[in-house]
Amino acid sequence: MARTLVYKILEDHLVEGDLAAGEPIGIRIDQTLTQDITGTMAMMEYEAMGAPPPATDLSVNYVDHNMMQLGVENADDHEFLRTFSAAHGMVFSKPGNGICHQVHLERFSAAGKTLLGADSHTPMCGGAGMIAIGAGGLDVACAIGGMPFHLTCPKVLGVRLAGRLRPFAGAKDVILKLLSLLSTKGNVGWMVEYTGPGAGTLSAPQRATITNMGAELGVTSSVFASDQVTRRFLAWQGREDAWRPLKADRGAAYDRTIEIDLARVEPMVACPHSPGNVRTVRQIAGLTVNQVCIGSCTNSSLRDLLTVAAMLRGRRARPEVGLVVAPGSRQVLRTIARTGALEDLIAAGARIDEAACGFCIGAAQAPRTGAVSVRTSNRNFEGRSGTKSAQVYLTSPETAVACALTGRLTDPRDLGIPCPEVRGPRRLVIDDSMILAPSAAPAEVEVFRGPNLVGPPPLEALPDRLAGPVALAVGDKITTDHIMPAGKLTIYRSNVPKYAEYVFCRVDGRFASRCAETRDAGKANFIVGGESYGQGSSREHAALCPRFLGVRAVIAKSIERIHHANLVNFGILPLVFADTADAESVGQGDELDLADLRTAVAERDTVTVRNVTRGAEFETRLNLSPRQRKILLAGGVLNLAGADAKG
Ligand code: MIC
Ligand code: SF4
Repeated sequence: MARTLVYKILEDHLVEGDLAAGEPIGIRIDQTLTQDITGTMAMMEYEAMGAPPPATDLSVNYVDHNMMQLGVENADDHEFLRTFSAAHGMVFSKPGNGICHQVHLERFSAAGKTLLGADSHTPMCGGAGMIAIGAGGLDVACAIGGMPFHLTCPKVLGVRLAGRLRPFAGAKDVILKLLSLLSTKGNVGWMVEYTGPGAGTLSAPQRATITNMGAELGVTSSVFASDQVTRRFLAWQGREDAWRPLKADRGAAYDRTIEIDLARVEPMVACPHSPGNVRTVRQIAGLTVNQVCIGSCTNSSLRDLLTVAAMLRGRRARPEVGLVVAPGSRQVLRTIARTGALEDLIAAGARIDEAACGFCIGAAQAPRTGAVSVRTSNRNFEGRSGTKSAQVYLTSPETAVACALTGRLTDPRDLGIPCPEVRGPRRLVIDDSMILAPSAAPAEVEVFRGPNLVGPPPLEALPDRLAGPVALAVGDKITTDHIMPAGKLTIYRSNVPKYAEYVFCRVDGRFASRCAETRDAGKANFIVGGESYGQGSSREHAALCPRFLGVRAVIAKSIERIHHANLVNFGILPLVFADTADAESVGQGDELDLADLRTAVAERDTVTVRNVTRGAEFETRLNLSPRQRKILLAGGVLNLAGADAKG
């Protein structure tokens, strides 16, 4: 039977289950990545599993998120990750070397391989023909140890690209266009495969921009065929040996197909506060812009920054606009320094940030009160920039430059300047000296542990009955940034008790203390949510920290894929309202009672919830694989004995 590219790669890696959409499957993972704010906890979890030698071909730990060193916390974590990697057969990418996804694409992507990353934008490497999936740190720790990664066998959406992008339309506009068609909800359980003649007109970094932001659709992964474009990219990186030709069979059937004519894609913008809130730039042009930030894993490739520099050459950002440029990797930074493009950026008035996440996660460049900030990143959730009142608009680098030059939201086609024809230099600056190989004498490496490093808390097995109050009732599209905010607080990523003090702090400042009181009184806490609960990042702290506060079940209208897995991994019941109308009848403070739970989790697909306060009952559904049932009964993955965890 003619197979899609997705199914070809999955079949090559299948170790459990049948390749049939909707079925639980387990796949072998070739490569893993973590970054510092997921990696420290993942490494401690790996240790708690006995730290077997890595079974992957390659496992890389990056430092790119917590870069500010305003106290010892971040520097200590960096040193922990460096020494831990050296001692445990893993590769370490030093702070300053770049954003994990950009560096991984450049230095490690390999067509036809699988990559599991403790970061939701891991699918970026799908731009080089990999099946690359974002997951919680614990799942990544398991994969390093050689366990299969368990997922639901996906349905495949074929996005057929025709035509060629017009001047000033970019890859970002393509994925924003797709977000406008599919939205950020309702795409759980799908993978996207880009096909058609238009795909061949896009460079590997452009493809990677598109697969990167597939995370915002909520799909499990996105992939392009591995063709001559991929080959040229890998050869340019001095890694042609990582290339092999790979595409769908002729006549492969997709579960759904969408066609996008690249020639009709125009500059797009995602308006506050969702990447799915998309308009054309011309629809809202004229809005006053205060800040422009160019970078993040979505749009910080060499191609992007050469385009930005060429547009800015001989021009200046408006005096009232703050312009920030953050290169995606040290390779990009060194190459723009060598070609002179960096000088064009500086001359135009750009502040050059480190090759890191920085502004994207609110760890730098928080805009002023009420600012309009135009950014090339992938998420514009309220408050993520570090400024709650800011209005963040997501665009392509070309549109971002147009805004910096005019001080208004501007379609770059209306600038009246020619679209630059950008060509990369024949030779890149390839320098892997900030990528450290594991130690040849691991036993001699002493792992450094700072005082802020607190291992994962012990979790008890699932009791037969859970009773207690609804600690919080929230609406639709609650993101992990709402649940467990990042920005300044990520210095506590390695310290669960401390970080837990801030769970939902931007939604309800009393949430953590209220939960702790209930927990200490021996009762359970529950969270009630709407559609797409837990969308956004892969951060397992959005499950681990609520669990530490005694949250034992989330009851929502729907729960996003990675967050659902993280809840299970830390022993929180992920319950979905059987009738979504019931969500309206449960309020904060209502006392709930869930009985006969062990049998329900072991054997049934439903759990009855009694609302003691209102004298009512409602049904919830449990959507679990057999393995997830075992995990929940045990109280989380780490409680399962090694052999069980594999089963
Ligand atoms: C993000 O973009 O939200 C992050 C910060 O990279 C997260 C990772 C995290 O919070 O640990 C992600 O995308 O998974
Ligand atoms: Fe870093 Fe932003 Fe990419 Fe997350 S989305 S990995 S914070 S650059």
